[in-house]
Amino acid sequence: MDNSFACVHIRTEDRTRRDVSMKLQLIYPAWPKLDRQTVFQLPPHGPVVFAATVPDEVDIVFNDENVDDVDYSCDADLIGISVMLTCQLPRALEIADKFREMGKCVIFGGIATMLHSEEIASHADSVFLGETEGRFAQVIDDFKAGQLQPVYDYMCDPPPTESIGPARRSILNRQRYNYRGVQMLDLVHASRGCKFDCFPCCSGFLGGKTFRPRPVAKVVEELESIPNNRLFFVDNSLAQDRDWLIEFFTAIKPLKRKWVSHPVLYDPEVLKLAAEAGCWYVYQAIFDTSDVIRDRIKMLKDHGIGVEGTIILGTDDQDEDFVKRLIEFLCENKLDVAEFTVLTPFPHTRIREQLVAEGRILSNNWLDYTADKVVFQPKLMSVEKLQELYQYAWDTFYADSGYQLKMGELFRRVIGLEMDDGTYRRYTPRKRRRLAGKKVRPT
Ligand code: B12
Ligand code: SF4
Repeated sequence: MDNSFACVHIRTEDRTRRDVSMKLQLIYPAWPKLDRQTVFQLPPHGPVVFAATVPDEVDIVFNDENVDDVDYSCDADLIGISVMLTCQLPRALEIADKFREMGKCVIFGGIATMLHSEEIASHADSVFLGETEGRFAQVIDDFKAGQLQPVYDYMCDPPPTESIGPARRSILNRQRYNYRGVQMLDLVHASRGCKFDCFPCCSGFLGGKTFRPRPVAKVVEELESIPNNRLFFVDNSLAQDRDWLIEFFTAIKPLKRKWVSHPVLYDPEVLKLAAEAGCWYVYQAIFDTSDVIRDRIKMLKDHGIGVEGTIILGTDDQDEDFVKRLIEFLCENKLDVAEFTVLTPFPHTRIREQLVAEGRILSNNWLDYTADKVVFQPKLMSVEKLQELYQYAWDTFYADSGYQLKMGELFRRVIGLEMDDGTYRRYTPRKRRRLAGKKVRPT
């Protein structure tokens, strides 16, 4: 990190109706990345979506500690801390404590705030639980009146999805989000909630156990405003409502954006449309070596869609042989990229309930909850063996070509797609580049 504070002030022309009456400093604390993965910084999503719900008369100064230092000398009236991951929490609490020692008022929000609200309460003046659309103006009014409430709880009362977005991306210092000069993907979401309720996941607790799509026209409008051809749809799952998916992919196809997402419904018509609408690669959970998984990988590849496998190691049905066979299976099926994590019993998940009941949780130090450390007693192997298998999985899968090379292949694929439909833009226009014999259009 360098010492220049990234206090990105909203320029007056970014917002209509401006009569600035107070300043909010919004902080996204640093979080430790998976030890085996190349470190890249995606622009944070929760903070920019939250910022869109902050009334216009509030000036926002944003610090993403993952790319810049926190500015403790900013003259903000209110400090907002946005926390997504459990492993981000200890740092978030440190930051809050420091600001409160300086006499500042601190409000917390975001996913990990909802998951750890009781723990956070003693480090905050106020805790916001739930989604802020249509709700934050009241918080600001309360603050100005000296009546900030200790808790705003909307967990069981999600706002209508019509009230969502577009995200306020103007608070980002965009130059910070690139990898070796290549601009990172922009994050966007077209729906909230998830109807599946899988055992290691807390999405059901967060966004309700129903699929909540945004109106397609509003998503299209938001996409049109994003100055990036490459996007990441962070929707929990694009496998929840066939009719909506068909409507959505049909509507975004003319925009020619290229995108990555969590799983897309395995349905030939939907996958064909997804590919035509710019689906570049998807995350695919791989939990066994069955023909079902083999067919899914094949079907995605047949549609020209890349696959990043997400593999959780350490579930109760896995022993050492199972894990080794699983890695062989990934290599045989020529997965484009794989991300291995260790099963982690995050709060408000079914797996945590089970492991607590069985007395198998070994650590409640949230700094260990990075998804690359074993914090519970596995059923069919020792803690040490599972930790060793985690390293083995990364080493074996990437033995022939490393993570960066495999990601490089995926990037070559997107460049090819962009060249085919004329949307490719060089990020360093002065350098002339050629790819697979295709001519690069000047920007
Ligand atoms: C996008 C995403 C990622 C992205 C994050 C990119 C980024 N820069 O933001 C990436 C891919 C990097 C990622 C990685 C991981 N993720 Co993730 N991810 C998500 C996902 C799908 C969406 C988060 C999101 O953007 N939601 C949409 C935004 C708009 O919602 P929001 O943040 O809640 O914001 C709203 C409110 O909370 C509020 N708000 C937000 N900030 C603030 C601040 C204030 C002051 C206030 C008042 C309000 C407020 O306003 C917003 C509008 O209403 C969630 C699932 C989910 N359902 O949320 C999982 C999730 C957060 N991830 C999870 C996990 C486990 C991981 C990983 C650890 C493992 C993995 N492989 O998935 C890795 C990290 C590994 C590592 N250590 O390196 C878990 C979290 C578990 C935990 N307790 O830590 C989740 C919940 C999914 C799950 N499986 O349960 N993830
Ligand atoms: S793991 Fe994915 S599909 Fe399963 S409940 Fe969580 S978000 Fe939904």
